[in-house]
Amino acid sequence: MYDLMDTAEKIRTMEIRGAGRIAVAASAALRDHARTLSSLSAEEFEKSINEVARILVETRPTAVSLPNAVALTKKHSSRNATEAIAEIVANSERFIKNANEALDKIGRVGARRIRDGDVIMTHCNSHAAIAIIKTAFKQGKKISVIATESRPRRQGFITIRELNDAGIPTTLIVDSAVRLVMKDVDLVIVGADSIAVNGALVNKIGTSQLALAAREARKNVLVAAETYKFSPNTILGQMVEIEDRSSNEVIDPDMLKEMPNVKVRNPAFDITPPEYIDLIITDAGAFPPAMAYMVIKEYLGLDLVDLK
Ligand code: RUB
Repeated sequence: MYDLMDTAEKIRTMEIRGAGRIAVAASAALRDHARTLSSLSAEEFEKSINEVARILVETRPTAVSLPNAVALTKKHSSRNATEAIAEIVANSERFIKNANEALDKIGRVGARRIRDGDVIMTHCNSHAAIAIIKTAFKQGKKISVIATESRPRRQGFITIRELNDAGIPTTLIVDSAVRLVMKDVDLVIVGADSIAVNGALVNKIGTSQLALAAREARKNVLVAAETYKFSPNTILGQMVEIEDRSSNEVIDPDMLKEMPNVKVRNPAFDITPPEYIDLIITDAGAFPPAMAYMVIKEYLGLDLVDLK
């Protein structure tokens, strides 16, 4: 049972984090909250479910998986609360099942791009990127991973623990070592928070730096992204909002107080232009970034584009 306010708080405070996990938790919270609304009239139900959707979507701004999951879950065509709840429960179960299966598919498709002996660099903690790495390793390929620390929240520590537990040889580096170490890397695999219609990738701050260094060194960059990480509203020219987080994540607030002329910027994500990406590995296959519109149209549906 996912409590609405508790789940929203966990997403806001990053106890639940990573675009895929956020999407699944939001879908489950919407489903479980919908179940409590059976006594409402059709009109009251609609108002209430839209309010729940707003609460969930406002928790974090960048990962489009969150509004996509909420929109796909709350969509229904019923005229009374009981039927609407049944539709929403079915939507959520389908979304969560597809999300889990998507990781397996991404793992299998992406693993084909990994050769025996490859050294893979990854950034932050992406369970889609890790699905590819683990699948290749399970296939018997002798691979190793270079994982960035991913300041300031150090999600790289989650990655190295997960890879360690899977028995995959892993090296941890600080983010600023990326360019120096790139010569030892065969390919880069990262996850996605959002992919725009032009194929640009929005992912953890520092991703574009990996892509830049990889391009300079002529190494391939793969993005592991479920189809629900593509952003329908970018078709209408909407920009993906980059989350700005607290300076407390970067520097001790007492130290900062001593320096009145200093301010801190802490953007949590950055944008990698499509030219820096070789292939996007999705649950529907591997596509070049130029095919992002096709993915949105065929696999998400243009009815998710909000024309209001
Ligand atoms: C996580 C992050 C991940 C993507 C993809 O950022 O940038 O690379 O969300 O992850 P944060 P996944 O820790 O700020 O949420 O593949 O697990 O969906």
